[in-house]
Amino acid sequence: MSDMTAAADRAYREALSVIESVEPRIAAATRQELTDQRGSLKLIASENYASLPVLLTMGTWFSDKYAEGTVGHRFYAGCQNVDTVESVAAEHARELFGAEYAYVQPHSGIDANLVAYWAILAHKVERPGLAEKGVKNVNDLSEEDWETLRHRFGEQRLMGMSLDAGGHLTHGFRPNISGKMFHQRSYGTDPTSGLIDYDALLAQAREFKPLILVAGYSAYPRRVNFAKMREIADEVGAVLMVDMAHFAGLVAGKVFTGEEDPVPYADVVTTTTHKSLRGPRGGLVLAKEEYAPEVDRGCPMVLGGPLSHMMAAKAVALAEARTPAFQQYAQNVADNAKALAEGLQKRGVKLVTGGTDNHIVLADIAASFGLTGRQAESALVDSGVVTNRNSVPADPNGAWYTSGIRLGTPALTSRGFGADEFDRTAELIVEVLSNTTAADAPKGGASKAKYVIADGIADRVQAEAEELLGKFPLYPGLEL
Ligand code: DSN
Repeated sequence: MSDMTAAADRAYREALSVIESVEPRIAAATRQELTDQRGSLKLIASENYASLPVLLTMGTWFSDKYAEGTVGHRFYAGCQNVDTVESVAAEHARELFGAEYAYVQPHSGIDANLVAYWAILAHKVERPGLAEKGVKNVNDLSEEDWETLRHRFGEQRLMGMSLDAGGHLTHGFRPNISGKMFHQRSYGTDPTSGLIDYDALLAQAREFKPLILVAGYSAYPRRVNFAKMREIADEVGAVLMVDMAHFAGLVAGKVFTGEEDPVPYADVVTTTTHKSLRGPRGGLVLAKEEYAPEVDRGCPMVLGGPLSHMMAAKAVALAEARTPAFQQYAQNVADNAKALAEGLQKRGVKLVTGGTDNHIVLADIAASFGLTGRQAESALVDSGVVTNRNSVPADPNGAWYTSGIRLGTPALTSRGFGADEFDRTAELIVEVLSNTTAADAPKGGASKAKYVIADGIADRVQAEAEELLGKFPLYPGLEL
């Protein structure tokens, strides 16, 4: 055990006994969560395991400090240490991604996207009365000009990838505020290849003329060409915003370079910090300098006060992501996704787009096993394999039951899994799903939710998963 792990072991043991003295159920749930995460194959593409330094940084008294505003310009006194934290995190983010400007306050990816949307609106939508009447602040606009401005904000157009093609709900999906605050249009993927068709996208953008073109995804198993996205945005006069929440680790780790790196091409880039980037839960915004004044107003425009303890943990994680070890990790994530995809395909599983070149594998479960995504997700959880159900393009089972499961390699790669272990993981997944059948629905026909796993399979796969995981311990040395 390294000195660092031994110190973390002591720290967590003492911390849990302090927590236990106040609310034992929370201490017990915290211990149980570690046991559960250690004992299952975590394949949720948006999850990971942060390092001990990142985890420890989250639990400090920075949580107790209010710090609305920005570095050196706060609405509260006594923010000198928060200023240090925010400056260091932003410096790492700028240097890691080669960005002109970084804002590290967003609490999540959704928050980061809201900050970006408002910043783009504020930067691009012409404000009546401000220039010609010499008004400096929107608060001083006349009622009439203010009304005009609100209408202008409400008239803007956004175009993002559709949910069932792999886009995110914040990219203009109607049940999300982005689908309500903008007139929205979605672009899909080619029905045969499952890939983005840039010519079709350009034709759609020409016709719709969005103010904001959003690139990025949550469930698209392929790389995006951001140079082409930039050309399309320029052709129609749109702002290019990229949500790289899922693949930020592959950008940071220099797996996505050149035209696959969104930062040089996009006006604004948003991300979470906890997915492939392997940091604490949170978000950040990178932008061209011209958007900085508006992005800086994220709090209080759409964000609550900054979570200084989380900004501190982001700084630690971003420092980790600047190391050669992280670059190797990112390459392994992509290589392992290929191994997982090949392991599934050679056992007869149909994959959306026929494979992967990022960290995501999207398996068409309905086509491969005659199950819904929901049945597959549940049968796998019963067997110690944690995934999530996901729509496939033009999904006949809708967004609730779905026809697919989404698998991702960031978490198990952090534990040290390589190609052999991902091939074995594919074997275990197929063993469960080929021994699972849809149960009868109460009103006749097949249920979309209930299922039956053949006797003994779930226990056997769970035991085999635990044996595999035992060779790659999570936080080794932590014996709580
Ligand atoms: N929850 C994230 C994901 O699973 O992709 C997106 O918000």
